[in-house]
Amino acid sequence: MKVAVVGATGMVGQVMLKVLAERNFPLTELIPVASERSVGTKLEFQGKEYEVVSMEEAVSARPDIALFSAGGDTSLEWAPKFAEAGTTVIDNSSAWRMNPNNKLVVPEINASELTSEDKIIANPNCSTIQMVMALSPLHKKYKIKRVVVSTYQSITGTGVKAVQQLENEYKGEQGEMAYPYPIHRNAIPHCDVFEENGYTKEEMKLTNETKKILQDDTVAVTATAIRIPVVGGHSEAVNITFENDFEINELRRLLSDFPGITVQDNLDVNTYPMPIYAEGKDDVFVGRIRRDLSQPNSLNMWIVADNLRKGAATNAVQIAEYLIENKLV
Ligand code: A2P
Ligand code: 11C
Repeated sequence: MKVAVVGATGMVGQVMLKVLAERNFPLTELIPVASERSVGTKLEFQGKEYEVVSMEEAVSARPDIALFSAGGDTSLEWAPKFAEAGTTVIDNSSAWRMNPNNKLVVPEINASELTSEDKIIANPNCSTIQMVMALSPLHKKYKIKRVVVSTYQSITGTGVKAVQQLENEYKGEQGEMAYPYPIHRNAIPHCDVFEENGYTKEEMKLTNETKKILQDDTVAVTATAIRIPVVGGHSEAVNITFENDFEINELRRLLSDFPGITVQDNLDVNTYPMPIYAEGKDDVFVGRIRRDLSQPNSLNMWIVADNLRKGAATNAVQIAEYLIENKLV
């Protein structure tokens, strides 16, 4: 497989390279791509040096698969050009996610929707991926009516600029600001841009992408997304109301049996998911699983995952692996 990584010098692109190497992806040729600024610079992959190439050069190399993480505008412009050249694009931006013609895929949930006709496949938003991973087995069994989610999101979701901002503030130095306020010792209720309805785009991704991945528009989701000075993963407090009642041990079993989920929930020894443990791992961690005592058929839980891995790079590579295993590329 000839694989292009578009945005190879970026925060997610770098993790994509790491994940490809770790998983021994069946790669015969790597094409690292970035903006004109980076063309000609060198990257190391599996002990070999590669030169970063331009978009034009990458399209004309006709890779089998292109993993994109270079922002929505780059995807809108370039993904169709790759697709036209016969490349299957797996795109990590929000550009194609809600387009009815593009599949929005979390492999453990809905990879079976994919066909060889899918030339631009969308990777969901990081905070959505970790939430739907835990919702999916529960929805199948008990049917979800409504989800109330509050997120506590890592600054790595914003990119290199935000990591630099926190570092500067921590050291008491001035520098470029990724956020409108200091992030050190703060919590900012503002992830991505505000929409006219008073929600942020990040909050609306949680609402809309969840319905699409679960293929059920009746699942109501309301979200509040918060940025906190943490690296390593996004955390989510999730409250769910089901159509049907559940037995808590069976519910726990459904979660722990689901591929890609690790239940970390032992209060006797203070075991619960946290970003410092999720960092660098591919699983989604679920804990603090308990009945909501305030109303029937309802549950509270806490979900943590490394937003750069399962929330972005790992999910994209898993889609690519599924395409190869099923001869769809
Ligand atoms: P570059 O490093 O040359 O700027 P991050 O999200 O961490 O900021 O990374 C964004 C990634 O997308 C980087 O690899 C960046 O390359 C790449 N990128 C940004 N704009 C373009 C563009 N117009 N064409 C190709 N790659 C781009
Ligand atoms: C964040 N979820 O942490 C974002 C990052 O739609 O893919 C990725 C934005 C997106 O702010």
